[in-house]
Amino acid sequence: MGIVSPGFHGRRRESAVELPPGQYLTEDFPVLSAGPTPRVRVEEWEFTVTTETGHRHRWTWQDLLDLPSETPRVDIHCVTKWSKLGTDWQGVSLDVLLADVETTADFALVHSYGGYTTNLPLEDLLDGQAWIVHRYGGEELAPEHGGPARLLVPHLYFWKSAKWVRGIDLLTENEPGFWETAGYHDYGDPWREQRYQGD
Ligand SMILES: Nc1nc2c(c(=O)[nH]1)N[C@H]1C(S)=C(S)[C@@H](COP(=O)(O)O)O[C@H]1N2
Ligand SMILES: [Mo]
Repeated sequence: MGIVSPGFHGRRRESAVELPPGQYLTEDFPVLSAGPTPRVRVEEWEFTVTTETGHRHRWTWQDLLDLPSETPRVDIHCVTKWSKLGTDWQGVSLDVLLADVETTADFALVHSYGGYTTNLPLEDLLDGQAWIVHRYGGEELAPEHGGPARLLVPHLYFWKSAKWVRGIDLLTENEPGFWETAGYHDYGDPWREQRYQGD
């Protein structure tokens, strides 16, 4: 009887990195914006969280910078099929921003300067899964990539990572945002390839 390790058929042909289904790798950083780039001066910038009771929490630019920040290195996946691995950001965890926010809401609707919106379950903003980032690759976040600050929620398709983020409404009922209203998936998990409604 020969010595055969079951399942060994020589060198695997697949690439070493695993991407979500249907995605390809890109090295550059494409810009995808549904409209013009809003120019928001940090002197005027504010970030708000509004609860289902109408209670509004506010942070100025300096407030944001004064909070403890993290430097997540994450992979990002755009629904137009590019993925970029190992992107480096700096920002404040939503766990920090939401720590003192009293809410019983289950849903979040994120608003951007310029009018863009996107929705997700509140729990997807918690437990180290989301940040308000203001630096990318060791530099200030460029306006076309969402500067002064954007949401980063890398476990969902990148359209959920609202650029030029202005605030988050906490809601007891789900309210679809810009792309979700236009037929994109309500949740958008790239690993389950939830691109469009019905996927
Ligand atoms: N405010 C705002 N945020 C946005 C968008 C947008 O058009 N406006 N596009 C989304 C989409 S579809 C993607 S893929 C990413 C693109 O981010 P990037 O331009 O930094 O690559 O931003 C997301 N956030
Ligand atoms: Mo996208």
